[in-house]
Amino acid sequence: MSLYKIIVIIASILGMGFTYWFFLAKKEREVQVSDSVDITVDGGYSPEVISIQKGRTTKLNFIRKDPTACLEDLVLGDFKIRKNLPLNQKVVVELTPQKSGEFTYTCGMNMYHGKIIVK
Ligand SMILES: [Cu+2]
Repeated sequence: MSLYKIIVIIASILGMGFTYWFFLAKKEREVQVSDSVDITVDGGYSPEVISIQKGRTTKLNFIRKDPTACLEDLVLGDFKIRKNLPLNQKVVVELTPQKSGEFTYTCGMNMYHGKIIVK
């Protein structure tokens, strides 16, 4: 076996390993929520990706700490919810999703994104 072939094999193994790690690591950032979760709004949403249960009421407590007007509004388009987030005040959004899937929420200008995974 030539050295070139060995290098190609090693590189492809590393490539697969990286892909595997990348998707696993990405998955880990999803926060599983059962009853309620505090989401900090500060230059984006944290946690950004949450998973909630279908048919169960979950409270999302949004607390905006970022004074930029950009994040003032919260839009959960799939749930037909639009809320104004006053600075440093908790705004509770209650969701009882009937469908599973992935839903996004954004700021009023569609610049910042968060994801809700319904299982
Ligand atoms: Cu915005």
